[in-house]
Amino acid sequence: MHYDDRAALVVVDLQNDFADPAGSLSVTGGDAIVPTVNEAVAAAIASGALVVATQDWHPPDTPHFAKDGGVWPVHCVAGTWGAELHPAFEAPVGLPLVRKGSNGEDGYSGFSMRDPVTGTEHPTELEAILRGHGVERVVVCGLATDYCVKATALDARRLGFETLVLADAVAAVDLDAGDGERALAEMADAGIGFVSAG
Ligand code: VGL
Ligand code: ZN
Repeated sequence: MHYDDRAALVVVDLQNDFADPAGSLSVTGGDAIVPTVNEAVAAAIASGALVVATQDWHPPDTPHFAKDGGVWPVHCVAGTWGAELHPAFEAPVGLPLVRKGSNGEDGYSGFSMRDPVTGTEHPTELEAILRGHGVERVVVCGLATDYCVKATALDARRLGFETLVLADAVAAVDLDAGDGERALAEMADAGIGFVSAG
């Protein structure tokens, strides 16, 4: 992957609950992508690209969680260990962090949050950050391929950014077998490209 100052690398939800094997919504292979993400971050910075990270950031009670009527185990509760960025992730100084879900929304995409009760969508600050830096190309990596990576990449494409996914720096939840593969196909159909981080 070649970066320049019109590109932004978006590191999606590289948090303990997804990336650590002890996390409550641990993604198989989640911790294995961290060194590859670190290489991508270093390459992006060296070429003058912007790096932004997102965090899933939930209140303790939200209809996003199974205990409150949703589908997921409790994860990424604001301020807890599970919500912290994985300790092996080498976050650059001043890394902009976009947190989604803090008001109980389903925050799959880094660009928008959806009220799970009313269905209303609210933007996060991600698009404004990218536009403010003159970004034209969005490169997505992180977790999880079939949820937040997919939703973030599809939104980036929809918003008119050239969009690429780092195929070797993502991993899937695979709630149903094949979800990750289907997510990759859906992204490809939407005009999203796949490249290797190296
Ligand atoms: C995610 C499930 C629930 C993700 C977030 O970051 O992909 N998946 N919340
Ligand atoms: Zn979540």
